[in-house]
Amino acid sequence: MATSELTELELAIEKIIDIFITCAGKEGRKGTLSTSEFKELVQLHLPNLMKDVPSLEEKMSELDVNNDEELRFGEFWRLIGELAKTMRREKMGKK
Ligand SMILES: [Ca+2]
Repeated sequence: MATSELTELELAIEKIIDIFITCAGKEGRKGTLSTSEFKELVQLHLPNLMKDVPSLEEKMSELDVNNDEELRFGEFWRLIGELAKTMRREKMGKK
């Protein structure tokens, strides 16, 4: 990692990665989220943005494009992209 201080945006990206690594490392394969790790991540870190998702199991299988019942970082990143798009839309709508 660079030695100079990270910007706010860089820190935000790093934070997403850190949370993924911490949650993914709790059980099973270290680099992917199991269903329970995914649920815990959502409950702890995305309770507001994900509150309207009726079923986390369904959301998980929608994101799990290679169907191995684990979320790799790329699959998780898709969720972040979706949430970011929704958040941006809501912000634009409010102004
Ligand atoms: Ca997967």
